[in-house]
Amino acid sequence: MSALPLPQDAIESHNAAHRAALAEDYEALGRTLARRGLDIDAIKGDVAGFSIAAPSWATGRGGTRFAKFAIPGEPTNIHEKLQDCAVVQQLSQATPRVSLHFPWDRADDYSALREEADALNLSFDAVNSNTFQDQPGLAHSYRNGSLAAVETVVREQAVAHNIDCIEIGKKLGSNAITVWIGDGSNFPGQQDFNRAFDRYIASAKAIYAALPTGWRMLLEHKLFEPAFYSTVISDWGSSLMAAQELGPKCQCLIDLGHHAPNVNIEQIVARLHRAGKLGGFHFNDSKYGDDDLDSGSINPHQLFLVFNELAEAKSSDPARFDPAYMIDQSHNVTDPIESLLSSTEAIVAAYAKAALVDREALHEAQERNDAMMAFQALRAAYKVDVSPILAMARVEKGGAIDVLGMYRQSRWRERKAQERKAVGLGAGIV
Ligand SMILES: [Mn+2]
Repeated sequence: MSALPLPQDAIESHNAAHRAALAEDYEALGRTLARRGLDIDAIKGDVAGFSIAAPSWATGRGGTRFAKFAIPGEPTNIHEKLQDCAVVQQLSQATPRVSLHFPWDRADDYSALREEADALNLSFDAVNSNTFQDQPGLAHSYRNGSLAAVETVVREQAVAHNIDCIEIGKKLGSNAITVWIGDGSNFPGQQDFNRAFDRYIASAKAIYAALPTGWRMLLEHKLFEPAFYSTVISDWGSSLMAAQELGPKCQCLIDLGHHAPNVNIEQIVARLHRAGKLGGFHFNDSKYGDDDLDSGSINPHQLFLVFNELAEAKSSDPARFDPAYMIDQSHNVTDPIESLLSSTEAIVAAYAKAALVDREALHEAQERNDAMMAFQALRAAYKVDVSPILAMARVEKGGAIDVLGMYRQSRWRERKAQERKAVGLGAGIV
């Protein structure tokens, strides 16, 4: 039985005020696209089938190593986090899955948690392990590393935690584990680059061996932080080497903020797809060297170019195309639900624009060495305001035409501030 967080009739009546304008805008855009030989209803159907997972940890205020400023009504446990994810899904109709992080999202009964999510129209995406911080009661500290640690007992503990996460994921109906480690070094000479990598591979092989049938292991790379001189899985090259060594069930995950500034991420997408190792994405945006700003808030064009490569990969080799999409960002100054709604819209918009690219014209221009017309094939799609397509796809599935307007009208956060216990002071996302 479904127990959705917001009354559906409230969404319907909110939509009623916007329906006529949406119909007008959708029809006008339909005529524009028809002149280019595109069927707006087909594009809308494609967009309606696209979805992204929401991370449980992004429902609370994030923070930096300096401070975290909580807001009243934030979720403080996995049950409240699921409720907030259900609000995002109910309004956006594009985030039907939630990605959990352990031990942050530990629960007493995972079968019951799965039923709880089901009643909220949610299911579970990849599980995420955490060996980048210590937890109370941990036998061995991760202060000097985890999967690549020098000490055998630390590596064994980190492997066992990842296998625990897989066991939890099986109960949740998940089919992937994402592994990101904080292992690395802060001083030249502190760590032997290749011996650390070898230890990582040996540990990762033990996790890989525990993968159930139909599961994937996704390796997430990051060039710096928490280690500031070197990290063990620093870039897509190291990630690809590891994934190739581990086997076919292991693929690479691209977090948009985990590259050096100005790196051509869209080209990495193409290369990993060619290698059969394009496993998934963590969406966010970045201005300097961070990985925490809202998706599409800084460089929506890059997001579009990433989706253009994804569309290219899908059309050229659909059999090998199955990336897992997820948001991974830190909401330090906004209501996290509002950031998730706004980011979801930015990601789906980039997806929709990439679907508008005239690939035949693009390929022809590329073969003619016509740089300008090749670029214009992309630009013509990027310039289109696809919001009527997104809104129509949402509303037909029961979502809101104006997601943020409806969310504010629901007074969800104010109501939760009366019910939920306050978050304590602290730093970082916990
Ligand atoms: Mn990430």
